[in-house]
Amino acid sequence: MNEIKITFVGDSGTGKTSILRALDGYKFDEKCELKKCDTFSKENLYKDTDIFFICFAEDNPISFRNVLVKWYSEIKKVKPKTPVFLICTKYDIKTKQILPQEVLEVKKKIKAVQVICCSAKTGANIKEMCELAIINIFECNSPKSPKSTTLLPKVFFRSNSTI
Ligand SMILES: Nc1nc2c(ncn2[C@@H]2O[C@H](COP(=O)(O)OP(=O)(O)O)[C@@H](O)[C@H]2O)c(=O)[nH]1
Ligand SMILES: [Mg+2]
Repeated sequence: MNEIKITFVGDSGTGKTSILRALDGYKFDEKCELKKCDTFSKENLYKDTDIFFICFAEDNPISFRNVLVKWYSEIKKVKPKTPVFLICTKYDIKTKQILPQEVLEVKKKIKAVQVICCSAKTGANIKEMCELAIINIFECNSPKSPKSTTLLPKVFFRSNSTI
């Protein structure tokens, strides 16, 4: 049994606990257990993390600013080599306050593997983003795995193909 640990970080109120709730009972496949970890800046919880999900909310520019100045700088100190996904939460909210260009810039700065939008409210992209992260780990560990392409889930990314 493989165990993959995804640690969710991000400002309070960005929807991390809601995402974990929406993932309740989720299983990638019978051979892989997903260990989800909701954290609030506790360094010991970062231990053994395979992938970080740094979250910001569509309607909260401060949470977006903190992706770089708080969460990424903290992760970099503790786990500099662990892959990071940038997660844009509450995608169902119509009044988006963060420009795609700004997201792209932060994505580059934090060297995120991908930007993914999701909504715990509608369920959009919640399972898919985990699948993508897991596949990323498999691919990093065995780049020629024939399984990886057939398993690729359908995930939509923020705004358009430039991100
Ligand atoms: N519109 C909307 N609200 C959400 C979503 N996810 C969470 N929320 C709300 O945002 C607030 C904070 O969510 P929570 O999961 O506790 O955030 P956490 O502090 O990061 O764990 C709650 O009032 C949730 O109902 C979402 O996808 N869409
Ligand atoms: Mg919480």
